[in-house]
Amino acid sequence: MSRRAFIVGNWKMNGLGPAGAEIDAISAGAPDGPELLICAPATLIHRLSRRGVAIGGQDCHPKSSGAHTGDISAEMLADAGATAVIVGHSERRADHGETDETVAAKAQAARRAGLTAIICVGETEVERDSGAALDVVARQLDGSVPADASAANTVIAYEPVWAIGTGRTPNAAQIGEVHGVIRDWLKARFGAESDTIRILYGGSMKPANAAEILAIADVDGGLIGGASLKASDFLGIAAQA
Ligand code: 3PY
Repeated sequence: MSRRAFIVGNWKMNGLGPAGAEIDAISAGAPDGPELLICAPATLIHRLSRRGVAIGGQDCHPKSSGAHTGDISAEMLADAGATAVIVGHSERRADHGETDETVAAKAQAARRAGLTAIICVGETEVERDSGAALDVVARQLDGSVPADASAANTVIAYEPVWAIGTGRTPNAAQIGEVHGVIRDWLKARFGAESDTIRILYGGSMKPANAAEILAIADVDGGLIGGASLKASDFLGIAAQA
C-alpha cells in the first residue's frame, strides 16, 4: 500500500509572533503530494492555525482538565486549532521523566480529543552500541501505544536519541532495519489496518539528506527539528517527499 508522505516540523521551544511569516511561506510554497504539519509551541497554536498549514502541539496532559498548573490538555490543543500532537519525544522523556506508561496515557488523551498522536520511540547511543536498539524500540512500542489506539489517529516517529541535535544520522541500513521492525510490530498489533499507519524518521533530517532517508523502505515521512524553523529548509525537505 502506498501511504501519503507526512512531513512534520517540530519547532520545540522556538518561535514568537513573527513565526507567522514562516507559516505563510510554507503555505505559499507547499508542494503537491506530502501532507505537512508544524508542531508549534502551545502559545502559537491559535495564532498559526487557519493560515493554510496544519498545526500540532508538542505534548499534552493525559487528563482533559483539572488542577495541573502549567499543563495543557489535548482538548485545549484541539480547541486552539491543533490537529495532532507529538507524544513521548525523547526530550520530554529525558527532561520530564516521562515513562512509556505516561506516553500511552497522553496518546489516549490525543485520541479522546480527536487529535492524531505522533508517538516517538528511539534508542540512546549506549543502547545502540550495546546492540539493544531493536529491543528498546519494540519495548517502547509495547508500552507507549495504548491498547485502544486506532490506526486512523496513530503515527509512529522513530527518532534515535543520538541523532537528535547532533548532526549525526544512522545509515540507511540502520534506519531501514528499525522501520521494518516497527512495521512488523504494527502489523501484529493492528492487522491489515496497520498498512495505513505512517512511520516517520526523525533526527538531524535536513534538505541535504532528505532524499536518501525518504527513499528507504517503510520511511513514510520525517519529523524535522532545527531544519523546520526556516520555511525554505522545511520546504526543501517536503519537495523531496
Ligand atoms: C530533531 O530532529 O532534532 C528532532 O528532535 C525532531 O523531533
